[in-house]
Amino acid sequence: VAAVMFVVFQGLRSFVRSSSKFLHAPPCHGRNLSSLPSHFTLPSGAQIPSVALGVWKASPGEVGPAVETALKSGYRHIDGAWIYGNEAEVGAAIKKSGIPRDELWLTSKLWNTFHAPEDIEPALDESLAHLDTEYLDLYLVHWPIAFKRGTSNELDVELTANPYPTWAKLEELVDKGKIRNIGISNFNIARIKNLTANPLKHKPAVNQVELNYWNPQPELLQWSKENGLLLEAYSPLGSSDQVKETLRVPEVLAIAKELVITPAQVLISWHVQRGTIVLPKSVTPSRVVENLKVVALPDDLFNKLEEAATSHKPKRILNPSTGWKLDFDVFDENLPF
Ligand code: 1BO
Repeated sequence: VAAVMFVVFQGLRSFVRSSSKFLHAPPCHGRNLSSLPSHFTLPSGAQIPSVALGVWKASPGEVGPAVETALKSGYRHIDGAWIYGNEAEVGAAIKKSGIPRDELWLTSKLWNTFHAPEDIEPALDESLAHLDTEYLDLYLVHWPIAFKRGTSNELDVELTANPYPTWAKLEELVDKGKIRNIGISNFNIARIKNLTANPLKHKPAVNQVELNYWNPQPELLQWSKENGLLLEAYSPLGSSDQVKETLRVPEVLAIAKELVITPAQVLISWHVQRGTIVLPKSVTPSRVVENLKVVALPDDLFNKLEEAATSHKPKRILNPSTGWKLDFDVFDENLPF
């Protein structure tokens, strides 16, 4: 009897997994809305959930409960980083949830201070220990900027100009089983080409960048699609001070009204529909829950929003070039080296 029950349980579990390929549309709206893909496929064949809880700027004491709420409400993707300083609290919340590790997608990022090949595995091990896991699903080079060992903003010119030694070490860690996929973050096209001109064993699987209504980066998105690189959107509703303004954009409000969804849901849906992973951050339980309920916007509404987003002068908020005392702009397409 126990064996039969076990087989039935496994069957049910895999049915639930395979039937949840789409995010669900809310029941109440004026138009027939379809669902959006709940996952995208990476070059390794891995299925990455299209909406994640982003934990950048989630404060101590708030991040754990937010992760718990997220996991309870159906999220299976948490996007973090060593530099966010909250990986141990995230790890504890994941453990508390009791969700099996193989049902979760965990991303972390290698900080600029640890680009030297000999520093990478210890840095990764610290993230693994904090998250209380044996492996990461995705590990990103957080910035295309390397700092000298032991410093917090002194440029290592050699490792910045040539990111290959850092990448080759990450490839080794994939082969060792500590990381399942590797990617980049905050790389522009010139820097991606600078990396991929090397004989890579594992190509970057994703590029995580600031992507929102004010900075929609259509050229980078198009180029990435043509080159098989998935973009991930951080600050998807705008950077902190912009969020209120983003949620009041007339086109966003009109779509929200027509579909009877919230402005945040309109924007998160738009990101997934553009073919990008989206990483909304919130520690407010109702918003965490709301952010996962996205739908496919009808084509006419999607196109209106895309046009509105791409027809004003783009505005990037996060650019730490000055804070890091660089004498060039991180996002300069003419590489300064
Ligand atoms: C410094 C953190 C940028 C977003 O991951």
